[in-house]
Amino acid sequence: MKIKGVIAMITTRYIGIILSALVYMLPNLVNAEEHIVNAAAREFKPAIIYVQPGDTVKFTNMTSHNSVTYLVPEGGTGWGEKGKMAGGTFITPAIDAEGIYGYVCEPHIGFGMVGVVVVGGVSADDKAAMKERAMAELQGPFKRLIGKINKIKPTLK
Ligand SMILES: [Cu+2]
Repeated sequence: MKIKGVIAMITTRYIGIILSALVYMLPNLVNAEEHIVNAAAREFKPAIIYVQPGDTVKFTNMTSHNSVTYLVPEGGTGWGEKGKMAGGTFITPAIDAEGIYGYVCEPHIGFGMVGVVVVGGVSADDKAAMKERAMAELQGPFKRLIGKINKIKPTLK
């Protein structure tokens, strides 16, 4: 009798822990969204998208284009050269770390065919830092695009 009581207690406790873990994880699993960027003639549309951590981006109309990450925030993983795969569509892996990701279409980089994915909340400082990096490592179009990022989280002071 006594042992049964203890087992029942432990079981109840574990169910509680498992349930609260599920409740905590569920919103992330359920809310992961797929955002669509279309490769138009010489530009990505839209060129800037705002997503949440865990979301994916689906590139369409990619037959003569690619999508290679050039700028990745600290702690983040871009999709690297996976976007070089031939085919009509390319879906990125889930993008987990917050920050500004910049990618280019290599065949058309000369036309300024680049795009930006803003993941989660970015601060004015994040934006400035990425702009700096874009200027150091790349040319023109990234600077302009990053400059257009207009969803900035308020700085806590
Ligand atoms: Cu292209």
